[in-house]
Amino acid sequence: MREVDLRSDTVTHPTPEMREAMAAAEVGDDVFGDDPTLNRLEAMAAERLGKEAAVFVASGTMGNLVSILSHAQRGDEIIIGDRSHIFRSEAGGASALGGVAYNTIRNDDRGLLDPDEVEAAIKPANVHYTRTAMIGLENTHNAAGGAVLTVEDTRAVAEVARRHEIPLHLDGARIFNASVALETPVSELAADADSVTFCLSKGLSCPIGSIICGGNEFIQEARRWRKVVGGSMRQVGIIAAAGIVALDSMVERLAEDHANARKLANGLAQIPGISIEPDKLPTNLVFFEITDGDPAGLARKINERGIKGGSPMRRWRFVTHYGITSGDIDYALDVMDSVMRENAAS
Ligand code: TLP
Repeated sequence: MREVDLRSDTVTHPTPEMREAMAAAEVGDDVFGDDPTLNRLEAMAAERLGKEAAVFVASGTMGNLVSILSHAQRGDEIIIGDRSHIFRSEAGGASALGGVAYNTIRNDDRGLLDPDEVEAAIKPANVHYTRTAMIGLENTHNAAGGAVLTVEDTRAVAEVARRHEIPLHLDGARIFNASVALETPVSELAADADSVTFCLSKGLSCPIGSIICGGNEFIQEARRWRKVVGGSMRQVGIIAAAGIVALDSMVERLAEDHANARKLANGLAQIPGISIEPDKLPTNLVFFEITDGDPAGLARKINERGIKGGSPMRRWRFVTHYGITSGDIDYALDVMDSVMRENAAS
């Protein structure tokens, strides 16, 4: 049976070119700064993001955690969106491990924070208050349907942050998707952030890894916090080699994922019992509502026909990626259509 895995772009496998590069990678002990392949990847990443330096971490969650710990002290707070990945899906790491409080404000439909609301949320210096030590944005914004933040969107919040001398962190797990969708260099999207993390192991198809980019001093601090959380690794060039291939050759192809997402969204919009606004989907995350039937039962039915995805909730997310072809989208739409029609008839 055909299998189409739409659960996430994290399910992507390394490309044959990555596997070759990994097998041939020159390695060294990165805790001594001796891994030439990782050093090359970090230099490439810093250059691409337009920052002075970069440090490799195991995951996007670790990238955000290490960034927060590097910006904030125990007893400080960070201002982030109420639908941000940091707040909702990273197990409260900064609070659990760093004693950092989360001050959440409203994310709008596009995942934006209102600069005035950010400003109002910043705590004045007062013995009663936590110190606001970081402001966080997310681009693309996962819960907002992969929505992109433009340079101007980020700048509006950065201006507030700068005025109050508070660092701005960008969770850019999928910033390359934003860059391709907006046809804007990733360095411009990251320009107003003091630190930015991006993931190699989502749309870029690497097996492991994320990178934090920022100023020299910040990245030095991040290296220390990475050590604290047990994230320093040794012959990491084996996985860094895949990252080099990704930055060299996997970015432009994200446009294909976006085209497939659009095709998927347009097709889903034609199916009864599904509610979706296809025009609002500029990248590779396709969110929609099941408006008719039991979502858990429907998910089971599509799973039986080889479509991985769906959930017991009404709001579903399908994700396009390197492992998904235009033909897979046709197949997924056929399955969704027949399952929803069977459901309506039963
Ligand atoms: N997101 C994953 C799951 O956690 C939901 C996904 O499938 O989308 N920032 C953003 C915006 C993310 O979407 C994710 C992962 C992360 C950070 C964390 O990255 P990892 O999974 O590498 O820790």
